[in-house]
Amino acid sequence: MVVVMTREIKSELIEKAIAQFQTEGNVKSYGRYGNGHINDTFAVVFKEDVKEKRYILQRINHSIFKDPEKLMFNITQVTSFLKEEVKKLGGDEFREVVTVISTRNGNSFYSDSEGSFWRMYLFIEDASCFEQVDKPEDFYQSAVAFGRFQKLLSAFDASGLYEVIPDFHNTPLRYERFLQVVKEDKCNRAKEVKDEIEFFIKRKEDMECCKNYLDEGKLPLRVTHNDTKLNNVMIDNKTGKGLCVIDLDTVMPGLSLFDFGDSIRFGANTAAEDEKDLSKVSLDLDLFEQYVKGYLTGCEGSLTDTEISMLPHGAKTMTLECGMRFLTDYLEGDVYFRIHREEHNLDRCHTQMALVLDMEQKWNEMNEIVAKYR
Ligand code: ADP
Ligand code: GN1
Ligand code: MG
Repeated sequence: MVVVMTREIKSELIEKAIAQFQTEGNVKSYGRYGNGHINDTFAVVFKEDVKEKRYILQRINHSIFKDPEKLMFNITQVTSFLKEEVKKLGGDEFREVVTVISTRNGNSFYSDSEGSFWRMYLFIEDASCFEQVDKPEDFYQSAVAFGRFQKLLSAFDASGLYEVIPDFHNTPLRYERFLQVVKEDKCNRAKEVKDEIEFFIKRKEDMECCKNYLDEGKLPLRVTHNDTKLNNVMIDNKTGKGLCVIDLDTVMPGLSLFDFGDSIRFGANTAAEDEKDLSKVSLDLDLFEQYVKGYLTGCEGSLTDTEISMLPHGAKTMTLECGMRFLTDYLEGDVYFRIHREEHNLDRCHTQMALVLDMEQKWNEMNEIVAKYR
């Protein structure tokens, strides 16, 4: 068996976890996979005679997802619903929707002797996840896929879903928490980042705007993905179309603006989320337009006029919120997002700040683009 790069998790634990799930054949190899900041993801290759089949094995981040049973309940509910919808439309439920592999006991996850929780998905083959936009068409397709995801879930009864991370995109509440973390300054880092802290304090009102609209009943609460990064959608290698939305951990009631906005924050940035050279960071207005077009196409007319007109606010709010979350984590000692180098969270915070500044410069253009599609 070939084992590639497993870092801190003991191979015995991984192999024991793999053995719990309903798979066929023998394990040929496994190794770390993807670039998620939250879970530990592995690709596992099984071999039966000459046939090979891949699976995704994940150790769920238990310090973030406190109740894996509720988390997996949500995911099985949502994927079962989506599979029925996709079948009705004549699609391929195994490629267009994530498939949860049960354990040999029929559960959706396995808890090991060390208190870790594991799950397995079918590997979606012949499709790609991108870290950055290479071809604008891919970004357009990702928008159609996320919009379609939103549209398909519009008939889903959200009352049965658990709020796995309460107040996930409650930006004003995250702001309060940020102020508290600054005050506590556990790691004695606040003195190094005074300008950064001031940046977010100055934009408090921007961060409240969408939440106020929701509270005033001007924006509808929908079932949303809540983590619409480009690397959370798969593009079909053959057709080039958006194929499958993945990373369903945060599917919960939320705002369409935030699904739109998080995609812009990540994918319409001309630089990577952790780029150190801030001169490379900017909002690509052509990509912004592609995404507006694709998202509205995928949503098929289901968004209200107010939602559409506030799309730029969604982009700015998500960029501010994410930057503030990176800074909060830096101040707390990097306990939430996985980091790969010193000051990684601070670098990530800086790109988000630079992107917000560029959005402020391009605010009129962003609104003009959206107005074209209303
Ligand atoms: P995280 O919450 O840590 O971001 P994800 O569920 O997004 O974890 O998985 C991390 C990466 O693993 C994805 O960006 C993608 O590249 C890959 N991946 C996840 N699920 C699948 C799948 N079913 N098929 C193929 N690749 C997958
Ligand atoms: C995390 O899991 P991943 O890497 O797709 C985070 C998102 C952030 C993102 C920033 C559950 O997403 O909220 O926007 O990092 N997910 C969770 O890159 O906190
Ligand atoms: Mg992910």
